[in-house]
Amino acid sequence: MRYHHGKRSYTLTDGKSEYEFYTDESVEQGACLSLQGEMGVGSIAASRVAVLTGDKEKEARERVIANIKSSMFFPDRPELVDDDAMKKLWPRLMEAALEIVCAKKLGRSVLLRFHGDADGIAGAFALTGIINCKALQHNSAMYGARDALRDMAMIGQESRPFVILLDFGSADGCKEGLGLLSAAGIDYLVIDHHPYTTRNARVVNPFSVADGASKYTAGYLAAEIAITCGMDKEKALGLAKIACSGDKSSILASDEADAKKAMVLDFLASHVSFGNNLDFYRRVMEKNELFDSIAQQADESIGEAAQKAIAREKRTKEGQLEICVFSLEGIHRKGEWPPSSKITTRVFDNMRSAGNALLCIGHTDRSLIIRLNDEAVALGLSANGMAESIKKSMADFVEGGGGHVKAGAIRAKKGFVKDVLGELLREAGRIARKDY
Ligand SMILES: [Mn+2]
Repeated sequence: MRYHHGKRSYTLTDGKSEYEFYTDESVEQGACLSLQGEMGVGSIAASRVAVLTGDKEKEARERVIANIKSSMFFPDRPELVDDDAMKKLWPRLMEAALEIVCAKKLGRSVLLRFHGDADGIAGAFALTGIINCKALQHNSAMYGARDALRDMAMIGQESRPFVILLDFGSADGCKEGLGLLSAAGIDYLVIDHHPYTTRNARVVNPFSVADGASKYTAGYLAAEIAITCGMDKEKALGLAKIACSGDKSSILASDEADAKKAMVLDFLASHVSFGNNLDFYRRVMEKNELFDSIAQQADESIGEAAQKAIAREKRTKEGQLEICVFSLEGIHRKGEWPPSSKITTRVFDNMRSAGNALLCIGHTDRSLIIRLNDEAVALGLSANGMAESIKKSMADFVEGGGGHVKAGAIRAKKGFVKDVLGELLREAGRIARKDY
């Protein structure tokens, strides 16, 4: 709403075009109207404004949404990653894109909750590039009843509220929170790439079309949606690459600059608490000097942690394979910078020397992080392969695991990390000695 020559001026859409109209009356954002008036140059002088309700509203809204849909161009395939899984997920992603465009054109109040890491932040940059919304950080992997109640209080009274959860929200543990939103009449949409078991029509998740689909990161999915909604492809690709670099996904080739941006976002996110909005991240990314000094600080703290870990490493040899094991307990704290994966990678980078096959394992109280060099891969080792086989052979001890050939991780159940480490070392030894 703006004031225009002493009258209230509003923007109205029928889904095809937008019109300005002015009136003495006060109209709520997102209202569905029947309007009579005189068409002037660039605007309508309204003589009668009636707010539609009930069936009339429903019917009019559907007509406007149909108009929006017919005026949008939906590419028939993904722009950034055109493979089988994404082809299958594509119709669902296009529905999500349509919903977001409709929310924007219909003046809905949108709250975007993004996960506090590089993937979630990059995805939030993509979505806020196409729709105006409140964007707030969410550090937990879960969306619980408390979260839902807080969000109900925040936007429940606004115009046709719509909540978007990005990079979290599909896990079964979120059912209660999401159910509360629905009960409060708040629509929601989840864009996520974490494994889940219970299907929910409001969730866009690549696990619905392919197993082990976490490589299609939430930030990447958001970037595909943003392109369909009009974001410049290069800009969206840049954000998707940061997201993939942050979540160690190989679906897009990311370079050192992407890795640096992802590191800075992860570093910042681990230092700011819940409720942070995107402006803070945007400011850092736009100021080169600040960005560089934060990147340096983040990098130095990885180096310091790696030095502490190296002081504890224990080294053994199995045939041609050198194995280097170190505990990260007391060096890494959950949810804090630097993450165990980055410390392990740094130790591994310091240890590797040409010609030697090397396996590095960093362990916390719950997880084992695995790094291998090409020479170790040539002996037949695979981080992902070992993680998969231990998931099967020690099902009662292991919560999850996976990765790629040269990098992977296993998450042990509480109290069992030493047992799983023992089995991982035996398995690596068997493969290195060709003893199976
Ligand atoms: Mn993610």
